[in-house]
Amino acid sequence: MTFGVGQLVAGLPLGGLSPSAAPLVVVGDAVVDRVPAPVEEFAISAFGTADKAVLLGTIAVLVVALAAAAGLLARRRLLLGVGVVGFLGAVGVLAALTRPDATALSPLPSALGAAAGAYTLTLLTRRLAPGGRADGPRRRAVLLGGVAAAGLAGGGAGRVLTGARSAEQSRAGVVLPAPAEAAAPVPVPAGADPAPLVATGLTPYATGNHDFYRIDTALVVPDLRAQDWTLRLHGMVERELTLTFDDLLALPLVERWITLTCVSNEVGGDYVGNARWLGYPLADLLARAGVREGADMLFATSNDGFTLSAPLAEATDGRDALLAVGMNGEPLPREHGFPVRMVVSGLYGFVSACKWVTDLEVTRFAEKTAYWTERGWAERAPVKTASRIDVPRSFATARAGRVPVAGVAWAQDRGISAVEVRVDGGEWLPAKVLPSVSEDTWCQWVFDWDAEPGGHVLEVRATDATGAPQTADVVAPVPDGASGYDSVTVTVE
Ligand SMILES: Nc1nc2c(c(=O)[nH]1)N[C@H]1C(S)=C(S)[C@@H](COP(=O)(O)O)O[C@H]1N2
Ligand SMILES: [Mo]
Repeated sequence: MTFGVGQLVAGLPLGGLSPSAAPLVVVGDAVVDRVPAPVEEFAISAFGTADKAVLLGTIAVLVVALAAAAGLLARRRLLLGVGVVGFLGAVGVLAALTRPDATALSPLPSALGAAAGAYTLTLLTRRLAPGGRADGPRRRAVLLGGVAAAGLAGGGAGRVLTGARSAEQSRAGVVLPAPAEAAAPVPVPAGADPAPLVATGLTPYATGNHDFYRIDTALVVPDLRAQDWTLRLHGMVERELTLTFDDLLALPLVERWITLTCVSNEVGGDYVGNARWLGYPLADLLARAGVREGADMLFATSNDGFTLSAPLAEATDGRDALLAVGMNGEPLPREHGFPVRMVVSGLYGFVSACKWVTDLEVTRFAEKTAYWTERGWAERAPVKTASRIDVPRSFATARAGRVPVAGVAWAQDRGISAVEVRVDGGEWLPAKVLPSVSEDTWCQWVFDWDAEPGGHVLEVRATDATGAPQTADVVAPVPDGASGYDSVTVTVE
């Protein structure tokens, strides 16, 4: 067994070049792209943001098992063992070659890893053979220990080399300009964030960068330096444009609060966050290029090959729709798209918020299909009006009397006009809607409940500013977002 593990570690993470070319990662990425959509959706809903760790862990376990098998086989017939190692290497090379960001060097980590593995295996088999140089328990232990240590050291060095790469350094060097139209950042409105409720679990109005949910298909955060970033805007335009990061920073940037929501968010879920984004309006960028007649889609591609299709009408109708470089006063965190991403109010992230965006093509829905649409999700997906109860938590116990009920509600681009709560299926009663910066963000709400002893079910519903109430229809996230009322069960004593 040690045999197999030492073998694996020696063979595996010699990866360098780019973290996304490491054997485990390329194979993982290839799996992500090829698994049936329901499996990917299950992974996102079951493991949430840990889905990547689970996948990489599973592949690692499989590789260890195969490496152990290689070790055992090699003791009988060396060629069989080497064959298994070669097979592992070939899978890595194939996966690396089919990545959208593949370079000529991408297959190297897998190929070299497999070669090192095969060499180690040959050496070990010879030395461990009866009469070989490492025949005998002590020598055997020393040799296997040495190989395992060398493998771990190589793997560790590889991780340091790949981990401390340039995007983080580049990010540390970015100085964001102040927004063109205001000297001070827009503050959180007075009256939001009632302290005692936030202390007991009401979601704060502003979501910090570290608390912001992360959803994407990237197993390793793309390692993209600001100084290497360019954006190409092309397709059905009068003038093709190419922007560098400095070009973008030199444009008049605006800062907007926008609440971002994931279409995978279940009723009551927390794939939603509210941040202050600094960026250049997409409408202005598109106007510079001159959109040609008949175009209806903005097809965005990220550095790692993910694609999404945003409807041009929404991106240019005057709502807040940005090519963003800043999040809450900082350069975008790497997980959230450094150096540049899109954010559009009122559209779910998968049809609007391309992270690490490097290519924008003006085209038509009739002509192109993006990543999630190919996997059965909707082509167009405006955010559905939604509301959530944060306090009390479900299955909480409360004292009879006045119990504050509170949460958040969102209908980006339309705004929230009312929130109501009902107890045990009774009448809908008005909650107090707290102030928000604009219709592009969520708002918090509070309801003073006169709680009587017993078990109770609380439900919430919001009405958007067009007067449309949130639908009661219970619908799962696929294909265009979940709906239904959020509810909590509370025991009052
Ligand atoms: N490059 C890239 N951009 C992406 C995605 C992705 O998988 N890859 N996922 C989208 C989805 S589904 C959502 S909900 C948002 C999430 O943005 P966040 O991780 O910053 O919260 O990013 C969008 N942009
Ligand atoms: Mo999403």
